[in-house]
Amino acid sequence: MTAGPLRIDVITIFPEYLAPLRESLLGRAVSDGMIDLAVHDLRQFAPDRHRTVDDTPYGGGAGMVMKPDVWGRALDSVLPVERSRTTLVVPTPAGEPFSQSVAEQLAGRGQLIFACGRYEGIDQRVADHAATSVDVRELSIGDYVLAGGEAAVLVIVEAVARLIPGVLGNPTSAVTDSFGAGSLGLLEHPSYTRPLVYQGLSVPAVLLSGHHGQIERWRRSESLRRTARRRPDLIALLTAAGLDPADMQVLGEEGFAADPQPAISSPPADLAD
Ligand code: JCQ
Repeated sequence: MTAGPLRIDVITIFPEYLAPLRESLLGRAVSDGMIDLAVHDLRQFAPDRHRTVDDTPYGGGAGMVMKPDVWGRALDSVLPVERSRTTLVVPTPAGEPFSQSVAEQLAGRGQLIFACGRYEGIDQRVADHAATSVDVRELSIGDYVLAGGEAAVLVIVEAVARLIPGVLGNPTSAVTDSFGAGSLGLLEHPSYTRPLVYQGLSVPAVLLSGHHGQIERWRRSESLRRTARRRPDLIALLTAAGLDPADMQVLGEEGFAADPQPAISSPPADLAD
């Protein structure tokens, strides 16, 4: 017995930016007590009259860096006595990739603290010192640069919250994520609903056939075809053992050869960092 609500603390210089966390599915989870949410203004922890949160970078260069002492006081204000179930999340383009598996890990924690950086980032000693007492994850939501971490926090919190039992309106949706295309590392197949003809475009006939075996095969082939075209990096991760002759036919049509030898293999997982 360790459940209770997930505690989420967000520290930002733009608290209003996080207002969407109290809307829609997430807002319901907060108002129903499954998530205990608090948003904090970083400037409250700046001691000077101008509430300064940034300074020029040591070593020179463009932009400003967020001050470690201000961040240290802010984090001290939200860190619990028992820190074993706390994770500090720092969204940054320099982070490890955020993914569904990272979302699953975060959903199992007791407290998530999100540190929203602006400018050229947060003095690295903030994350390094926090890591002496809590789990710290510097996470990237994609290879682009935002003005600050706030939008990334909205993305990460939504992905995590829908994994918490009772948060999803439809409890089977998170479960079905574990089956079908997603679990194989493939993109989802296209979906259709009424009307049968829209703007002169008909629904694929196989979906009207009632042949469940053929429908499942068609969906799998469309998943594979989409993945081959849009995410060839994911095709490289497929294990040949999980592919049947129909799958190999689709990959051939999309220009993939069997058994490509990678020029450079990945490091073993225990040496990846
Ligand atoms: C997150 N992909 C892009 C921008 C510095 C903590 O330091 C910084 C944080 C940000 C905001 O995050 C992103 C981002 N994933 O831009 C610069």
